[in-house]
Amino acid sequence: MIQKYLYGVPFDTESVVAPIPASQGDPPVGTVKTSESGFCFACPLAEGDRVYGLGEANRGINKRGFVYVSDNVDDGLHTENKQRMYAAHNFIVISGQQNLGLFFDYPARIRFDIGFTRRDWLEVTCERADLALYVITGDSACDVVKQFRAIIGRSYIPPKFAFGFGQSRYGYKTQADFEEVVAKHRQAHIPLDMVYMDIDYMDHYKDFTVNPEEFPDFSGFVSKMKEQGVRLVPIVDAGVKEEAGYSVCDEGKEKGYFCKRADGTDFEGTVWPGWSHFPDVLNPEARAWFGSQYKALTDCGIEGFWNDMNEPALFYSPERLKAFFESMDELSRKDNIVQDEFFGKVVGGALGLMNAPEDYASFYHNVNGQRVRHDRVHNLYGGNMTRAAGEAFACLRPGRRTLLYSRSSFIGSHRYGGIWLGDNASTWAQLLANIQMMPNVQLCGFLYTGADLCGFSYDTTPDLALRWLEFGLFTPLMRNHATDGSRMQEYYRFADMLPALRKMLRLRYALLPYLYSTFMKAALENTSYFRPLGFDFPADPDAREVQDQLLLGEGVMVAPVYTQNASGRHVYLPEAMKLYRIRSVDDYDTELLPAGHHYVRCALDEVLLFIRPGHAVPVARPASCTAQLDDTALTLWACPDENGSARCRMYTDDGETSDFAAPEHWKTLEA
Ligand code: MIG
Repeated sequence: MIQKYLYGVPFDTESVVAPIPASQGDPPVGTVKTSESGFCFACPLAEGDRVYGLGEANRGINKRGFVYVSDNVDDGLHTENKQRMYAAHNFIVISGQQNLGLFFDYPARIRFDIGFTRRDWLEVTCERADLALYVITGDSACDVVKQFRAIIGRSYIPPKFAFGFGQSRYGYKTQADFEEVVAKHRQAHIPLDMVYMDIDYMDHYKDFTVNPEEFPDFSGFVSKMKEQGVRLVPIVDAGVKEEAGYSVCDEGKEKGYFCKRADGTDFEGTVWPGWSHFPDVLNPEARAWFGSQYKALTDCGIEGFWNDMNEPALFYSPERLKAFFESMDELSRKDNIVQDEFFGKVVGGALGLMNAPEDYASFYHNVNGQRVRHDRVHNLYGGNMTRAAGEAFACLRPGRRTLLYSRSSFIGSHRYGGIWLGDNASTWAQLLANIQMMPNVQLCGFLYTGADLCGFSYDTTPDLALRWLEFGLFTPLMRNHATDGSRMQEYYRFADMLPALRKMLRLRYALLPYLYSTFMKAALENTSYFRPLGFDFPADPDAREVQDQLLLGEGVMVAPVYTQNASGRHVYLPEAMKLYRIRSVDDYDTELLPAGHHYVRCALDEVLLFIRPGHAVPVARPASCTAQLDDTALTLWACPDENGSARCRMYTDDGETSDFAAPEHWKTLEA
């Protein structure tokens, strides 16, 4: 059952698409207090309650014991102390004696104290008491999530090539750079479907342009790559460079489609291109206009994009930079600077220029004629940039699927694109964070998700690259991405690991029939791709505790190794399962393991896959790209139930068009 409670005058975020009548009175659980100074929802947490959700957020699968803030920010240091990240996913599920979903439909900063102040207490607070609260009750956590997914609308479905492997690096610049990446993968017999283009492909970081010197015939280059089975996937940033004669800038200014200051002039902030304007993607007209700009690239044959810097990230605004310089000027004339001044004014002042709340409070959106200050709807910005592109593709590429994912998001934008998990680091802790974030992000609607494999910042190591791939090969979005200046980490660079890396990438393609079917099932039936063990085994106290194994679709459990120098790990089996210890699609051993606690060996070049009783996994021959994959010649890996049978439901389609509903896409395979 779903109940909706309205407080004050909520902003229409369009997160929820189902019409739900508002209930009167108080929610059946917790207490709500509203006042001039804001909104507060509070309820006790029983000792055994787990709290799932919040999507892209730090810490474990169970969010208890910390405080989380939805206030989208570009912060590339995802350490455990951080309370906020790039997204606002304000949905939690409290699972214990009862199963309760709470969705706080609110567009600005909101704080979730989940047993931080008091271990047995949940408190959700925001500054203005203008919001919709959805309360969902159900038989199980799965049931609650399914109901929630139904009201927020169907998750975005990418084309099939997006389930292949993509190579990326901040720093690829020239046509030769991209050609080399493709050639090296092909030479090393590593499958490849996409190469990502980071900001350096643009002409001076101008959105929807291509550096004309490096790419004199961009369309020709795009089709040449496609002939080799590789899609080029360019980045698009939120900030539009201020430059007379640049049509996107000129037009946006002329039509009034950029965010404006209080005095009506166009707001300026600095990002990669220098002074930039921010398209008012909350204004439907401006959103349509910005979306239509993608045509410049789809006209060249581009079929996929990633949207970045859309929290929106601000390096600084001219006003505040000037004020900072003035204060430094004053300081520099003093004979002696005390430490408070050094750390507070110099260091703090410089760092405080970035993503400053004062800046977010200084510009406005035009939402259907209403002027809305940015900070009041801050968390909707990135997701509406995704929406701009998603809506535009429906016109630019009718009937066809377009790859799209974003860094910033809110619940609602899951209908238009996926997300990647932002600037992680090459550490083992971040591999675990990736594992733990997946189910929570997906239960908020973002099915097409993955993290930068090997890690984005710092230098990766060959074993981390391999272990991370052994988890990444199960994630819908599988991309190796790194920052400029870090160790080169294309998989073909790791000579000693190459055979194992290659086998794991090929394994991904072999497993695509299962992974793609699971994804389509999850998207079309509001079921899950990854989920915590506690979802299926709520009565099993040991299963409820598990935070480093995931159920994957109907028939599989994964238990990745995420510690350095480990050649195995502890695995908990809530039921008997068949273990496939896999070195390659052709080289594995199997073992039927009884329910219970096990220490399972898993050498560096091995991956553990557990099949649940009665289930089968269709396995294809690996291919060099998704287009080459033959999903008619299948082997079945299986764990028969007590009647000796095992099956799976498999989905197949052309992977390009949007006719998902046809029943002939489905067939049942029996082992
Ligand atoms: O401020 O485009 O998260 O994936 O490589 C950094 C350069 C901007 C942040 C993205 C990252 C990308 C990088 N971008």
